[in-house]
Amino acid sequence: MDEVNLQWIQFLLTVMAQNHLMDCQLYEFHYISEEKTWTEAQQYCRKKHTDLVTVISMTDMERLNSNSQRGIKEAWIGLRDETNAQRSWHWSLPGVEFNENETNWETKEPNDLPPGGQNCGIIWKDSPHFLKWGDLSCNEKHNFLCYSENDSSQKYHLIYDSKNWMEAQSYCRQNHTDLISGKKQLQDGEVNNGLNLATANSKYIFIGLFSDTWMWSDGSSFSFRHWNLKFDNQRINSGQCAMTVFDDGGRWRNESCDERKPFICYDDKVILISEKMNWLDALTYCRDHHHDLVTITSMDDQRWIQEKVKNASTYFVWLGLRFHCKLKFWSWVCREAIAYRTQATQTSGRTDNCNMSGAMETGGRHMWFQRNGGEEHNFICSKI
Ligand SMILES: [Ca+2]
Repeated sequence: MDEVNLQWIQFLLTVMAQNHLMDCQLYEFHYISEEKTWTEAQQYCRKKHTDLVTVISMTDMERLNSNSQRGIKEAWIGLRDETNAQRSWHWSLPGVEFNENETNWETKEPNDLPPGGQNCGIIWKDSPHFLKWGDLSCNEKHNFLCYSENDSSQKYHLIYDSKNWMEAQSYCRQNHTDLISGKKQLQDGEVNNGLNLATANSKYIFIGLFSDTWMWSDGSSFSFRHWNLKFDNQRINSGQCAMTVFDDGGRWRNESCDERKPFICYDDKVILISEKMNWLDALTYCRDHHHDLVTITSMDDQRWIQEKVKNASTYFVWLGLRFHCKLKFWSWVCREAIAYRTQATQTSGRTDNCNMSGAMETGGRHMWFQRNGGEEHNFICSKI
Protein backbone atom coordinates (compact mmCIF):
# COMPACT_ATOMS: atom_id res chain seq x y z
CA MET A 1 0.00 0.00 0.00
CA ASP A 2 1.56 3.28 -0.97
CA GLU A 3 1.57 6.55 0.92
CA VAL A 4 -1.23 8.14 -1.12
CA ASN A 5 -3.63 5.31 -0.46
CA LEU A 6 -2.87 5.35 3.21
CA GLN A 7 -3.55 9.07 3.44
CA TRP A 8 -6.77 8.63 1.50
CA ILE A 9 -8.02 5.97 3.88
CA GLN A 10 -7.16 8.09 6.90
CA PHE A 11 -8.93 11.04 5.29
CA LEU A 12 -12.05 8.97 4.70
CA LEU A 13 -12.07 7.71 8.26
CA THR A 14 -11.68 11.22 9.62
CA VAL A 15 -14.52 12.54 7.49
CA MET A 16 -16.75 9.69 8.59
CA ALA A 17 -15.85 10.37 12.20
CA GLN A 18 -17.33 13.83 11.87
CA ASN A 19 -20.56 12.61 10.32
CA HIS A 20 -21.43 9.50 12.21
CA LEU A 21 -20.04 9.84 15.69
CA MET A 22 -23.57 9.65 17.07
CA ASP A 23 -23.78 6.02 15.96
CA CYS A 24 -21.14 5.13 18.51
CA GLN A 25 -22.79 6.74 21.53
CA LEU A 26 -22.54 4.41 24.51
CA TYR A 27 -25.74 5.45 26.23
CA GLU A 28 -28.96 7.17 25.23
CA PHE A 29 -31.35 9.35 27.20
CA HIS A 30 -35.16 9.01 27.15
CA TYR A 31 -37.41 11.74 28.50
CA ILE A 32 -40.67 10.48 29.99
CA SER A 33 -43.22 13.24 30.52
CA GLU A 34 -45.62 11.10 32.56
CA GLU A 35 -45.36 12.11 36.23
CA LYS A 36 -44.34 9.43 38.69
CA THR A 37 -42.77 9.17 42.15
CA TRP A 38 -39.03 8.49 42.05
CA THR A 39 -39.50 4.78 42.89
CA GLU A 40 -42.22 4.33 40.23
CA ALA A 41 -39.97 6.10 37.74
CA GLN A 42 -37.11 3.76 38.65
CA GLN A 43 -39.35 0.73 38.09
CA TYR A 44 -40.51 2.09 34.74
CA CYS A 45 -36.96 2.75 33.54
CA ARG A 46 -35.71 -0.67 34.65
CA LYS A 47 -38.56 -2.33 32.78
CA LYS A 48 -38.47 -0.37 29.53
CA HIS A 49 -34.85 0.82 29.44
CA THR A 50 -31.77 0.23 31.58
CA ASP A 51 -32.38 2.46 34.61
CA LEU A 52 -33.03 6.04 35.70
CA VAL A 53 -30.37 8.23 34.13
CA THR A 54 -26.82 8.41 35.50
CA VAL A 55 -25.10 11.71 34.72
CA ILE A 56 -21.32 11.50 34.56
CA SER A 57 -20.05 14.86 33.29
CA MET A 58 -20.83 18.39 32.10
CA THR A 59 -21.00 16.96 28.56
CA ASP A 60 -23.90 14.78 29.73
CA MET A 61 -25.54 17.82 31.33
CA GLU A 62 -25.25 19.73 28.05
CA ARG A 63 -26.76 16.75 26.22
CA LEU A 64 -29.62 16.60 28.75
CA ASN A 65 -30.26 20.34 28.48
CA SER A 66 -30.15 20.52 24.71
CA ASN A 67 -32.50 17.54 24.26
CA SER A 68 -34.91 18.60 26.98
CA GLN A 69 -38.53 18.48 25.87
CA ARG A 70 -40.80 21.45 25.79
CA GLY A 71 -43.14 21.34 28.78
CA ILE A 72 -40.74 19.41 30.98
CA LYS A 73 -39.38 21.89 33.51
CA GLU A 74 -37.81 19.42 35.89
CA ALA A 75 -37.26 15.68 35.90
CA TRP A 76 -36.04 12.93 38.23
CA ILE A 77 -32.53 11.63 37.66
CA GLY A 78 -31.14 8.41 39.13
CA LEU A 79 -29.51 9.96 42.20
CA ARG A 80 -30.91 9.13 45.63
CA ASP A 81 -29.88 9.70 49.21
CA GLU A 82 -30.85 6.44 50.90
CA THR A 83 -31.78 6.70 54.57
CA ASN A 84 -28.75 5.98 56.78
CA ALA A 85 -26.48 5.54 53.79
CA GLN A 86 -22.74 5.57 54.34
CA ARG A 87 -20.96 8.83 53.70
CA SER A 88 -18.05 8.64 51.26
CA TRP A 89 -15.44 11.02 49.90
CA HIS A 90 -15.29 11.97 46.22
CA TRP A 91 -13.35 14.26 43.93
CA SER A 92 -15.21 16.92 41.97
CA LEU A 93 -13.40 16.29 38.65
CA PRO A 94 -15.12 13.44 36.75
CA GLY A 95 -12.84 10.45 36.32
CA VAL A 96 -10.70 11.02 39.41
CA GLU A 97 -11.63 8.39 41.95
CA PHE A 98 -11.10 8.88 45.66
CA ASN A 99 -8.63 6.32 46.95
CA GLU A 100 -8.35 5.67 50.70
CA ASN A 101 -4.71 4.64 50.22
CA GLU A 102 -3.74 7.91 48.55
CA THR A 103 -4.65 10.65 50.99
CA ASN A 104 -2.79 13.44 52.72
CA TRP A 105 -5.05 14.23 55.69
CA GLU A 106 -3.68 16.34 58.53
CA THR A 107 -3.51 14.45 61.85
CA LYS A 108 -7.00 14.19 63.41
CA GLU A 109 -8.65 15.10 60.08
CA PRO A 110 -11.23 14.47 58.73
CA ASN A 111 -13.00 15.12 62.05
CA ASP A 112 -16.45 16.15 60.78
CA LEU A 113 -16.89 18.78 63.49
CA PRO A 114 -20.36 19.97 64.48
CA PRO A 115 -22.60 21.77 63.93
CA GLY A 116 -23.79 20.23 60.70
CA GLY A 117 -20.65 18.25 59.97
CA GLN A 118 -17.84 19.03 57.52
CA ASN A 119 -18.31 17.72 54.01
CA CYS A 120 -15.88 19.75 51.93
CA GLY A 121 -12.11 19.53 51.57
CA ILE A 122 -9.51 22.22 52.18
CA ILE A 123 -5.75 22.51 52.30
CA TRP A 124 -3.81 24.74 54.66
CA LYS A 125 -2.00 27.57 52.92
CA ASP A 126 1.02 27.68 55.22
CA SER A 127 3.17 25.74 57.63
CA PRO A 128 3.07 23.67 59.72
CA HIS A 129 0.05 22.18 57.91
CA PHE A 130 1.08 23.31 54.39
CA LEU A 131 -0.81 21.29 51.73
CA LYS A 132 -2.29 18.90 54.29
CA TRP A 133 -5.96 18.06 53.80
CA GLY A 134 -8.78 18.82 56.19
CA ASP A 135 -12.59 18.78 56.14
CA LEU A 136 -14.60 21.94 56.68
CA SER A 137 -18.15 23.23 56.40
CA CYS A 138 -19.04 23.74 52.72
CA ASN A 139 -20.77 27.02 53.61
CA GLU A 140 -17.64 28.80 54.78
CA LYS A 141 -16.13 31.14 52.22
CA HIS A 142 -12.52 30.70 51.22
CA ASN A 143 -10.11 31.06 48.31
CA PHE A 144 -9.88 27.96 46.14
CA LEU A 145 -7.80 26.13 43.54
CA CYS A 146 -9.04 25.46 40.00
CA TYR A 147 -7.63 22.97 37.50
CA SER A 148 -7.45 23.66 33.73
CA GLU A 149 -7.35 20.52 31.63
CA ASN A 150 -6.55 22.19 28.31
CA ASP A 151 -4.13 24.88 29.40
CA SER A 152 -0.61 23.54 28.99
CA SER A 153 1.11 26.73 30.22
CA GLN A 154 -0.77 26.96 33.52
CA LYS A 155 -2.84 24.06 34.76
CA TYR A 156 -3.55 25.30 38.30
CA HIS A 157 -5.04 28.59 39.40
CA LEU A 158 -5.36 30.07 42.89
CA ILE A 159 -8.55 32.15 42.91
CA TYR A 160 -8.37 35.05 45.37
CA ASP A 161 -12.18 35.45 45.64
CA SER A 162 -13.73 33.93 48.74
CA LYS A 163 -16.62 31.66 47.84
CA ASN A 164 -18.42 28.76 49.46
CA TRP A 165 -17.49 25.34 48.08
CA MET A 166 -20.44 25.04 45.69
CA GLU A 167 -19.82 28.53 44.24
CA ALA A 168 -16.13 27.71 43.93
CA GLN A 169 -16.94 24.50 42.00
CA SER A 170 -19.28 26.43 39.70
CA TYR A 171 -16.62 29.12 39.10
CA CYS A 172 -13.95 26.55 38.23
CA ARG A 173 -16.25 24.67 35.85
CA GLN A 174 -17.18 27.89 34.06
CA ASN A 175 -13.73 29.42 33.82
CA HIS A 176 -11.42 26.40 33.91
CA THR A 177 -12.26 22.69 34.11
CA ASP A 178 -13.05 21.95 37.75
CA LEU A 179 -11.78 22.31 41.31
CA ILE A 180 -8.33 20.75 41.73
CA SER A 181 -8.84 17.00 42.25
CA GLY A 182 -6.76 14.02 43.34
CA LYS A 183 -3.50 13.58 45.20
CA LYS A 184 -1.50 13.65 41.99
CA GLN A 185 -2.72 17.16 41.06
CA LEU A 186 -2.27 18.43 44.62
CA GLN A 187 1.33 17.22 44.63
CA ASP A 188 2.15 18.83 41.30
CA GLY A 189 5.20 21.09 41.52
CA GLU A 190 3.19 23.83 39.87
CA VAL A 191 0.91 23.90 42.93
CA ASN A 192 3.40 23.77 45.80
CA ASN A 193 6.14 25.87 44.18
CA GLY A 194 4.65 27.69 41.20
CA LEU A 195 1.65 29.11 42.99
CA ASN A 196 2.40 31.19 46.05
CA LEU A 197 -0.31 29.67 48.25
CA ALA A 198 0.81 31.78 51.21
CA THR A 199 -0.59 34.84 49.42
CA ALA A 200 -4.17 33.51 49.70
CA ASN A 201 -6.62 35.80 51.50
CA SER A 202 -8.00 33.02 53.63
CA LYS A 203 -6.41 30.61 56.07
CA TYR A 204 -7.88 27.63 54.22
CA ILE A 205 -8.12 26.93 50.48
CA PHE A 206 -10.98 24.83 49.09
CA ILE A 207 -10.07 21.83 46.91
CA GLY A 208 -12.29 19.44 44.91
CA LEU A 209 -12.87 17.05 47.80
CA PHE A 210 -16.40 16.47 49.09
CA SER A 211 -18.31 13.78 50.93
CA ASP A 212 -21.93 12.78 50.53
CA THR A 213 -24.35 9.89 50.84
CA TRP A 214 -25.92 10.15 47.37
CA MET A 215 -25.92 7.00 45.22
CA TRP A 216 -26.83 6.26 41.61
CA SER A 217 -29.80 3.99 40.96
CA ASP A 218 -27.72 1.69 38.71
CA GLY A 219 -25.08 1.21 41.41
CA SER A 220 -22.30 2.99 39.50
CA SER A 221 -19.81 5.06 41.45
CA PHE A 222 -19.67 8.23 39.33
CA SER A 223 -18.89 11.25 41.51
CA PHE A 224 -20.22 13.95 39.17
CA ARG A 225 -22.68 16.30 40.90
CA HIS A 226 -24.36 19.42 39.51
CA TRP A 227 -26.29 20.85 42.46
CA ASN A 228 -27.91 24.28 42.50
CA LEU A 229 -25.89 26.93 44.29
CA LYS A 230 -28.17 26.93 47.34
CA PHE A 231 -27.84 23.19 47.83
CA ASP A 232 -26.77 22.48 51.38
CA ASN A 233 -25.25 19.07 51.77
CA GLN A 234 -25.11 19.53 55.51
CA ARG A 235 -28.86 19.57 55.82
CA ILE A 236 -30.29 16.15 56.41
CA ASN A 237 -31.22 14.97 52.92
CA SER A 238 -31.75 11.44 54.10
CA GLY A 239 -34.39 9.67 52.04
CA GLN A 240 -34.49 12.38 49.37
CA CYS A 241 -34.11 12.16 45.59
CA ALA A 242 -32.51 14.41 42.96
CA MET A 243 -34.03 16.10 39.95
CA THR A 244 -32.62 18.28 37.19
CA VAL A 245 -34.21 21.74 36.83
CA PHE A 246 -34.04 22.98 33.25
CA ASP A 247 -34.63 26.69 33.85
CA ASP A 248 -31.69 26.61 36.27
CA GLY A 249 -29.29 25.34 33.59
CA GLY A 250 -30.16 21.76 34.49
CA ARG A 251 -28.76 22.19 38.01
CA TRP A 252 -30.01 19.61 40.47
CA ARG A 253 -32.37 20.02 43.44
CA ASN A 254 -33.19 17.60 46.22
CA GLU A 255 -36.85 16.77 46.70
CA SER A 256 -39.04 14.32 48.58
CA CYS A 257 -39.04 11.07 46.53
CA ASP A 258 -42.83 10.84 46.84
CA GLU A 259 -43.41 13.93 44.67
CA ARG A 260 -44.62 13.09 41.16
CA LYS A 261 -42.32 14.38 38.38
CA PRO A 262 -41.40 13.60 34.79
CA PHE A 263 -38.18 11.62 34.62
CA ILE A 264 -35.27 10.58 32.41
CA CYS A 265 -34.27 6.98 31.69
CA TYR A 266 -31.20 5.77 29.86
CA ASP A 267 -30.43 2.86 27.57
CA ASP A 268 -27.02 1.33 28.05
CA LYS A 269 -25.56 0.65 24.61
CA VAL A 270 -22.68 -1.49 25.82
CA ILE A 271 -22.44 -4.83 27.56
CA LEU A 272 -19.53 -6.60 29.28
CA ILE A 273 -19.25 -10.21 28.10
CA SER A 274 -17.71 -12.30 30.87
CA GLU A 275 -16.57 -15.10 28.55
CA LYS A 276 -12.90 -15.40 27.58
CA MET A 277 -12.22 -15.20 23.85
CA ASN A 278 -9.45 -14.19 21.50
CA TRP A 279 -9.93 -10.84 19.77
CA LEU A 280 -11.36 -12.18 16.51
CA ASP A 281 -13.83 -14.52 18.24
CA ALA A 282 -14.86 -11.62 20.48
CA LEU A 283 -15.47 -9.45 17.40
CA THR A 284 -17.53 -12.20 15.77
CA TYR A 285 -19.48 -12.78 18.98
CA CYS A 286 -20.38 -9.10 19.28
CA ARG A 287 -21.41 -8.88 15.63
CA ASP A 288 -23.56 -12.02 15.93
CA HIS A 289 -25.26 -11.22 19.23
CA HIS A 290 -25.17 -7.44 19.58
CA HIS A 291 -23.62 -4.91 17.23
CA ASP A 292 -19.85 -4.63 17.38
CA LEU A 293 -16.86 -4.54 19.68
CA VAL A 294 -16.94 -1.25 21.60
CA THR A 295 -15.46 1.97 20.21
CA ILE A 296 -14.29 4.76 22.53
CA THR A 297 -14.45 8.28 21.11
CA SER A 298 -14.21 10.57 24.13
CA MET A 299 -13.10 10.83 27.74
CA ASP A 300 -16.73 10.32 28.79
CA ASP A 301 -16.87 7.08 26.80
CA GLN A 302 -13.66 6.04 28.51
CA ARG A 303 -15.20 6.66 31.96
CA TRP A 304 -18.38 4.80 31.01
CA ILE A 305 -16.33 1.75 29.99
CA GLN A 306 -14.02 2.03 33.02
CA GLU A 307 -17.03 1.57 35.27
CA LYS A 308 -18.04 -1.53 33.28
CA VAL A 309 -14.64 -3.26 33.25
CA LYS A 310 -14.54 -3.27 37.06
CA ASN A 311 -16.82 -6.33 36.84
CA ALA A 312 -14.57 -8.26 34.44
CA SER A 313 -12.91 -11.51 35.48
CA THR A 314 -9.78 -11.01 33.36
CA TYR A 315 -6.92 -8.55 33.77
CA PHE A 316 -7.60 -7.06 30.32
CA VAL A 317 -10.78 -6.47 28.35
CA TRP A 318 -10.80 -6.37 24.54
CA LEU A 319 -11.84 -3.13 22.85
CA GLY A 320 -12.74 -2.70 19.17
CA LEU A 321 -9.24 -1.43 18.48
CA ARG A 322 -7.01 -3.17 15.97
CA PHE A 323 -3.66 -2.69 14.34
CA HIS A 324 -3.60 -2.66 10.55
CA CYS A 325 -0.34 -4.33 9.90
CA LYS A 326 0.19 -3.41 6.24
CA LEU A 327 -1.00 0.15 6.66
CA LYS A 328 0.72 0.53 10.03
CA PHE A 329 -2.04 2.31 11.89
CA TRP A 330 -4.59 1.65 14.60
CA SER A 331 -8.31 2.06 14.00
CA TRP A 332 -11.62 1.37 15.65
CA VAL A 333 -13.93 -1.27 14.27
CA CYS A 334 -16.85 1.13 14.49
CA ARG A 335 -16.14 2.38 10.96
CA GLU A 336 -16.27 6.08 11.66
CA ALA A 337 -13.99 6.74 14.53
CA ILE A 338 -10.29 7.21 14.57
CA ALA A 339 -10.68 10.63 16.10
CA TYR A 340 -10.15 9.76 19.75
CA ARG A 341 -6.50 9.09 20.35
CA THR A 342 -5.50 10.93 23.52
CA GLN A 343 -5.24 7.78 25.59
CA ALA A 344 -2.41 6.57 23.40
CA THR A 345 -1.79 2.89 23.51
CA GLN A 346 1.09 1.85 25.69
CA THR A 347 3.50 -0.06 23.59
CA SER A 348 4.98 -2.98 25.37
CA GLY A 349 6.85 -4.03 22.26
CA ARG A 350 7.26 -3.18 18.61
CA THR A 351 4.22 -2.95 16.42
CA ASP A 352 5.59 -5.17 13.66
CA ASN A 353 3.74 -8.10 15.15
CA CYS A 354 0.70 -8.31 12.89
CA ASN A 355 -1.74 -9.86 15.30
CA MET A 356 -2.13 -6.92 17.68
CA SER A 357 -5.32 -5.56 19.17
CA GLY A 358 -6.21 -3.04 21.84
CA ALA A 359 -7.30 -3.92 25.36
CA MET A 360 -8.10 -1.91 28.48
CA GLU A 361 -6.68 -2.94 31.84
CA THR A 362 -9.50 -3.71 34.25
CA GLY A 363 -7.66 -2.29 37.26
CA GLY A 364 -5.24 0.57 37.84
CA ARG A 365 -5.75 3.60 35.64
CA HIS A 366 -7.62 1.64 32.95
CA MET A 367 -4.96 2.38 30.34
CA TRP A 368 -5.03 0.78 26.92
CA PHE A 369 -2.44 -1.82 25.94
CA GLN A 370 -1.58 -3.55 22.72
CA ARG A 371 -2.01 -7.27 23.30
CA ASN A 372 -1.53 -10.29 21.11
CA GLY A 373 -4.93 -10.98 19.50
CA GLY A 374 -4.64 -14.67 20.40
CA GLU A 375 -4.90 -13.96 24.12
CA GLU A 376 -8.27 -14.67 25.67
CA HIS A 377 -10.00 -11.93 27.61
CA ASN A 378 -13.46 -10.67 28.50
CA PHE A 379 -14.70 -8.00 26.10
CA ILE A 380 -17.25 -5.25 25.65
CA CYS A 381 -19.85 -5.22 22.89
CA SER A 382 -21.84 -2.21 21.71
CA LYS A 383 -25.57 -2.67 21.13
CA ILE A 384 -27.84 -1.13 18.53
CA1 LIG B 1 -12.17 19.40 60.08
